[in-house]
Amino acid sequence: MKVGVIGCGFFAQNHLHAWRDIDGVDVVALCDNDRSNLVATGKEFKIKRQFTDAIELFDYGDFDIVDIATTVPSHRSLVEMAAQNAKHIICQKPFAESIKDARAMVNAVEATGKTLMVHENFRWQSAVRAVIEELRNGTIGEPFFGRVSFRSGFDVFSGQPYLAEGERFIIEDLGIHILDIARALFGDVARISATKRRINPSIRGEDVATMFLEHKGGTSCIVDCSYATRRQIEAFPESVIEVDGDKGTISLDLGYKMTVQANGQSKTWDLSPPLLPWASKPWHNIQESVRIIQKHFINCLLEGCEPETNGYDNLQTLSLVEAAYLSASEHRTVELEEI
Ligand code: NAD
Ligand code: 89V
Repeated sequence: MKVGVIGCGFFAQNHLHAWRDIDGVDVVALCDNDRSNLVATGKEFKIKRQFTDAIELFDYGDFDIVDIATTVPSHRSLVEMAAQNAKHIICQKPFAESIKDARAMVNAVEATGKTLMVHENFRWQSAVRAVIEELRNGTIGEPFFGRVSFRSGFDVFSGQPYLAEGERFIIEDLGIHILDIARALFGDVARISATKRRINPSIRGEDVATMFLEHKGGTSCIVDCSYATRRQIEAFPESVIEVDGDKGTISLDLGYKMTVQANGQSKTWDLSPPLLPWASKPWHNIQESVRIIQKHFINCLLEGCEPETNGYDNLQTLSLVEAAYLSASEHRTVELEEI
């Protein structure tokens, strides 16, 4: 399968390494309107076909999949261009700047019959995935309580300066992943209550958020996120998870330790992710998940099935983000139906 990648910035480097690791996949063209990023990435990955304008990339057109690894303001126009050119699409999160845009984008791709997946990778981190599988296997019975927590003081702004500049920060950028993990565990959400705060005075948006989710299936879940947490052991980018079910509990603790307690027994696994040859700590956990999600996308194309985080699925996660901001600004519980 031939891939055209749009966006050669900070995170696209991981996409490109991951594509190189997947059998039968070949990145044949790159596009970035920043020529220096384009040329440097082309040199690193030995990809000669380079375009500074997505229109030229689509005019070239000899690829099956377009991988959109740009930041969110460009996503709507690029997804619609890809749909017009009948390509399969994998698009970075946040998928769209508004739920209205996201719905239009999903509809545009639907009309082509091609596959659209949002690159929502946190649910594919191997330790997080183990918790999801353990719960889906029924080991602890029906879940009634969950907590998914991400608390860090890591400097994300030096690698991604745009994160300090937006009016919105942690819910839209990172909370979106943690809310998506909650959905992967407990299904869709009926209502949400949220608070948010900015602790770091040198950024514009909120860097702390605490959310309470009432899932349609009956589970109550707390999702809490912080980039203002100073601890001696920096946890970036680990998520901590607790799930109580009617037959037992599952926890994923710092250090990638998963413990399952059920049937009077307790078992703990070390689920530390591997350090892939092209990865570096502390990002290796995320980097591994990039390879796993991109493999999932390719498998779905080969088998003709829908990716787990297809466009329709991601509308639910994006709605949760919107609902969290609405709840925090109006100090009230928001029904997801309102979004
Ligand atoms: P970046 O700014 O470093 O790179 C984006 C690149 O896209 C830049 O080189 C820019 O010139 C190019 N670009 C923008 N608009 C374009 C257009 N219309 N046509 C062609 N090129 C265009 O950003 P980044 O940090 O790499 O983030 C990219 C995306 O990845 C964001 O949406 C971010 O949220 C996401 N991200 C995800 C994770 C994760 O773990 N899932 C981690 C980091 C970033
Ligand atoms: O995963 C992300 O989307 C990143 C980070 C981990 C820094 O929040 O932006």
